[in-house]
Amino acid sequence: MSKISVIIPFYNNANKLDECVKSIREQNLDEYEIIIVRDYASEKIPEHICHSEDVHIFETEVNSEKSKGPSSARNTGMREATGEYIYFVDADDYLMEGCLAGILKLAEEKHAELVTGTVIESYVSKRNFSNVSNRTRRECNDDKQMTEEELTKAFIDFPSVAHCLFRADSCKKNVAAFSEKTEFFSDLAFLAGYLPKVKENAWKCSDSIYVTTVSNDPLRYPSLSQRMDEMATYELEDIYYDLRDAKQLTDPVGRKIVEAYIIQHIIRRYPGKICREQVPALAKLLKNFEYYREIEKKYSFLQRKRLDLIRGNHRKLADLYAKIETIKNKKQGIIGNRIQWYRVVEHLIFNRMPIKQNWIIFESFFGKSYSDSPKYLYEYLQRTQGDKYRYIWVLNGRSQALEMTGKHKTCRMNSIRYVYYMARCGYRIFNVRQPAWNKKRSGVVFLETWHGTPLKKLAFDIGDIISASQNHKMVFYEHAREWNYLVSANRFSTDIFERAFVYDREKILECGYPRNDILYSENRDEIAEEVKKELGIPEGKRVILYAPTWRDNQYYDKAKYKFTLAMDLERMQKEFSGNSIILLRTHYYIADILDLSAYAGFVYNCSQYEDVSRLYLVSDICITDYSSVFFDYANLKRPILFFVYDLDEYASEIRGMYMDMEKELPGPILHNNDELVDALLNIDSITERYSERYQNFYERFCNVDDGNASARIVERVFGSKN
Ligand code: C2G
Repeated sequence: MSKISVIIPFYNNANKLDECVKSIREQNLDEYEIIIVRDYASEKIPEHICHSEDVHIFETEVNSEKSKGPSSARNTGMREATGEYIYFVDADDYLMEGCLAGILKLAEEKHAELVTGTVIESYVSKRNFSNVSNRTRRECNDDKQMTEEELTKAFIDFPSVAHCLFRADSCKKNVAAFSEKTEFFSDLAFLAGYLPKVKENAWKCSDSIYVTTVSNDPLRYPSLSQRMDEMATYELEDIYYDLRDAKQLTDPVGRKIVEAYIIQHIIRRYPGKICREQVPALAKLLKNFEYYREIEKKYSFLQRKRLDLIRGNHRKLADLYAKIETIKNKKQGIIGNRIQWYRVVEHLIFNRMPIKQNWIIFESFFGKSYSDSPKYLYEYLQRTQGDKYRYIWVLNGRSQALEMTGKHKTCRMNSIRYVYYMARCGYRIFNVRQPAWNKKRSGVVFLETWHGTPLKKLAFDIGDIISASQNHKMVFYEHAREWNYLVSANRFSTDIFERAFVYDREKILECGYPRNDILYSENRDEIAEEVKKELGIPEGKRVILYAPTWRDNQYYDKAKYKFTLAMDLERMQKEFSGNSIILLRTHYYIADILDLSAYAGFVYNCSQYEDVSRLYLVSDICITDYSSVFFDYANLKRPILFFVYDLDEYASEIRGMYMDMEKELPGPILHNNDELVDALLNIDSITERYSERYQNFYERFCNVDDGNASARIVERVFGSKN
């Protein structure tokens, strides 16, 4: 017989299950069993888990096409458990070190019927747990027996059986099973019945931490609460009346927990996720609540007001209060932010004006420059279509290069003119995502060029999201629904975009990058001369471009990233200033302005230079790290070096990669300045050594680019209308 039976209901997301089981094994308990119950799981349980001695796998007995929640899996688990204690873990959660040992020791010492510890809510996996801020849901500071008040508070804050150690005999004696009538609220029903029975002998343990994770990918792996639809509230109502009829709400502990949960559910979900027709039933329900006034105290004035109005069955007024709250909660509220005023004008005037089918709005890197694929598509359209279209560029500063082109207009991002043109232009050509507030009008054609073949994982392929908002994947998903076309430079990108953006392959234009057309231009040598003059690069020097990317975990603020220069410029100057110069170009997200005055005449700061493609043309060698820069540069077949001083951290902890860098890159991986200097001294032998790999790389990633990408894309997007 085992001491503890750990019961895990499994629905899907095998990766998380792996981490969960690992974290149980890391508890180093002697006598335990892990019972995994598959609940219509769409995914298989990984082989190495199935075949371990400490794991027993069962299936739920209920026949249904979709999961009915964890109740039946937990009931099956309880039936099969042989342990003296029962402990429930959700398959997507994990335990911190010492978690189980702590609560088990306390349970045995005190002959407790229930022991719990601290529950922390997090979006990330265990290895990133300490890197991000997390929210405590059930908190314990020292080992102690819980008073009735503490017990109630702990389970109001987190009404879940997760991280509760139950004595198996007490469990079987006091509650027969989890209710299988409810998909979403079985924990609530179980706790309401169980806690009053054991409230005299419930303990909390200070050194026991359980992490409950919230999915950052609700599209594919929604957690139970993310799956809740409009029907959930009907279920909750039924649960309440069932419990009441079964006399399970006579004790204040159970009653308060249930009432608090229902109030929280209504406050969080009305009116967005609760049908308005349900207000009369909710009003009736809320009127039964004995602790209504006590519970509502913790909410804000507006929330309380809304709740009171629902309780009084005043639906329209409740909706009005909900609107006021939304406006107040938006950081950029009506009074606070200029763009909100513009949006009123957009709503009342611009969106009522007809869309101009021959107007095209272009934006590159949020209006920071006249560059990238939108620039080359624009120039191609200017050359081939001229005045047939009206061209509008989003540009926050000035661009001499743009001024020298044909007839066009400009506007600054988020200005009133921007809002106007976004509302009226029939075409959009962007290379990054559009602003979240702006919804495309129907009939507008959106061409998203994107801005690089991906090496770093993107959107739905990213595991833990460290620096962006946890809504990143869903916001991305919504954005991509507006794109009529998405440009891809090669088959590799097409495969990734389809999966990582959850994007329809049919709409991906695998035509090559317009920004690379210049690299195949007949007069590329003349352009290179022109760029040299622009930058004041002396004749006869070898030009080394250093173009690193940004780091997700080093930032000052949103879209303002730090950059710590790891390249030893002093040493580079000593070694190479006789025959070379360096063009240093930081990523457009980098906020730091580097002081390079000590290296004047050797290092040229090109971070503000608009068009990196033109820098490629003047460079003899490119040094980069994880930037997509090298996929484009490889079109020139010139040497590329990878200065990846933080490879371990970057590849495994920061974001993850699509490629085995050691095996597939078209140049050497250099971990420090010694290796970098050595490579630059021996560039010819490196070129020789990497020639075959470079050729393979070129065929795989540069096989579509040939100087005609713009022409192909314009034909596909504007073709029928030309
Ligand atoms: N870039 C640049 N200078 C740098 C780095 C990047 O001009 N020092 C430009 C290049 O055109 C590059 C693009 O910005 O292709 C994207 O930069 P990445 O470093 O690849 O990073 P990111 O913006 O995160 O885009 O699929 C591509 C990914 O989305 C990466």
